[in-house]
Amino acid sequence: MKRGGEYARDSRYLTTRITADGRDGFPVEPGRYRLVVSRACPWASRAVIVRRLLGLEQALPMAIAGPTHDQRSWTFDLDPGGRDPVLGIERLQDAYFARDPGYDRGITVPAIVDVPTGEVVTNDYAQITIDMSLEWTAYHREGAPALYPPALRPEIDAVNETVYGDVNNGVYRAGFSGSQESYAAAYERLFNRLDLLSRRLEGSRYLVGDTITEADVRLFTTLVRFDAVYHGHFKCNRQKLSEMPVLWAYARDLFQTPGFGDTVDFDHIKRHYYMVHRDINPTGIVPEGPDLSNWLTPHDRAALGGRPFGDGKPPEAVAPDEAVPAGHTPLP
Ligand SMILES: N[C@@H](CCC(=O)N[C@@H](CS)C(=O)NCC(=O)O)C(=O)O
Repeated sequence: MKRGGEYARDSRYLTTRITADGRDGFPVEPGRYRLVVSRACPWASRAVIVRRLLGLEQALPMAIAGPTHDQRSWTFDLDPGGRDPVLGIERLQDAYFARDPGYDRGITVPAIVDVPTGEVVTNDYAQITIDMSLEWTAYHREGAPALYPPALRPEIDAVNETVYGDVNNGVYRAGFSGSQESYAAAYERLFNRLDLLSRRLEGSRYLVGDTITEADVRLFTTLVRFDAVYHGHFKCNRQKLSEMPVLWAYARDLFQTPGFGDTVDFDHIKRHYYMVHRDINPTGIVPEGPDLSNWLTPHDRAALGGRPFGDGKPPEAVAPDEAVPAGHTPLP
């Protein structure tokens, strides 16, 4: 959506919540819901990472849409017969229309679908990960980290707000600008914020406290796409991430932490952005580069201290049915 050359995100979501007490009519219940994602999408990837860090794979099964789509949005073209095997639908829009036949907003991921009715319950991505942390606790794995601990919430919320406006959405504001001025403003705001974040992370391993939190997940999903997509496709090119030493080491540290890099699919990421956004890349050509094997180089951030999982422990290896296909991403 564009207003006067400036990109404006449609932030009207389906905000029904799945909660432990079921106050919106949708109680937390293992196996009842299906988390629909695309591994290409940074907003959905937050949910993929948090689900894995917390060990919710069995309780909240996941459907993965193919990386490219047409005007009618996401399809299940990676599945046999082009249908999600549980929901039985070819397109995510069918679940949105089951919820509201007149639904006229974005058919977006992430979305959580109620399997018995086939209706989307929520696509409110910011609330989805917080609810995974706070409402699905009965199904967290042993040793799951506290990603949104009460004592740190004000600080996490404050960091998230600036990261959202300037970075997560900032790259889109630069990339989809319809005027030189609005592009330049978004570019400046983005890199000013990245400079501030570099300073913050110089002496501190994680964004808030000394363990990974929701704030790190949210920054990571943009940083991991930076050199592969945002630097070229969205013209966010003052530097590559790999030319910003502190942020680059921070991002590699997270990438190499179980639950982060093992969810990343660079093949889906690149094909999605370059092939779907024909308005800014009319040929649909996907660049061959950059060489992404640098994500596995040593980060040397452990010297800063910090305990990624606090008193908990890392998740086990990804289950084979959820593994990112070989060759799509250098494996951590
Ligand atoms: N709906 C949210 C975030 C989710 C989102 O934008 N997802 C994108 C992919 S990264 C999507 O599903 N786009 C599908 C479409 O617009 O057809 C927003 O717009 O702020």
